[in-house]
Amino acid sequence: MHKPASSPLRRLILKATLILPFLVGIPQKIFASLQKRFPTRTVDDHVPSFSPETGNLRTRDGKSFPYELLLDGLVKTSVTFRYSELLSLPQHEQTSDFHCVEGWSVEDVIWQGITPAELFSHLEILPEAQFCVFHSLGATPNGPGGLKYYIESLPLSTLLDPKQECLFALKIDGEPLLPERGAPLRVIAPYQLAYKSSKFVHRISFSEKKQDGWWTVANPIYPWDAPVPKSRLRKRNPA
Ligand SMILES: Nc1nc2c(c(=O)[nH]1)N[C@H]1C(S)=C(S)[C@@H](COP(=O)(O)O)O[C@H]1N2
Ligand SMILES: [Mo]
Repeated sequence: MHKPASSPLRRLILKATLILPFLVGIPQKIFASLQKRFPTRTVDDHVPSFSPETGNLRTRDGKSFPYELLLDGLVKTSVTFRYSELLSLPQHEQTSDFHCVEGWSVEDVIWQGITPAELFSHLEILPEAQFCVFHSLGATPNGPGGLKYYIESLPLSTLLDPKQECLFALKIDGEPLLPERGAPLRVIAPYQLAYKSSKFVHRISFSEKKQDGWWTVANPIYPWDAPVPKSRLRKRNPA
């Protein structure tokens, strides 16, 4: 007898029709809105995973400890902030475009976090300080110039100029940063190319001298001062 409904192929097609819209449709939509417009560029290995619920980092060998942001260098006294302390500071939201040197851009990214002016109001910066050096979690075992992890720096004047819209971002679209976006905290400097926007930042050091960043050390075609070319900006650089 001919039993089309129970042939393996038909059953498979039936199952697929039931499951596919779910598998392909819904998660993809959610995923797309969260992630898809954002390519990920990460050279770091062994970045500890971060839990926004506990504020803890966990290394690959299972060690867990609280994330702390250390502010040190040319300051009267070093200060550390735990994740919950960072969240309890006034949060600022800003929308900006994100431009990678490779040529791709992400428009209208909504970041939330702490402005440099707000964060730095909690410490006494010495007058010699001209730059902030950003140290990232994780490691780059074969890093350029022997750099053991991702490092970058920006002028203090840029960070403190509200027109430059710099931010220490903790969230994107109202949600804690995902690992690929730089959790727990990343720098945002919209008028500089994205390699200046360090992810996984755990230490900000105030310094008299600039520090060439990871990509600048890797290859001088990536200059330390990396303004987004005018042709790529939708808004004029206020500098
Ligand atoms: N710690 C760290 N920060 C980083 C990078 C990195 O590899 N490690 N890549 C930079 C580069 S080249 C770009 S384009 C952006 C990419 O950010 P995204 O991965 O969130 O798109 O992060 C920048 N910050
Ligand atoms: Mo980049």
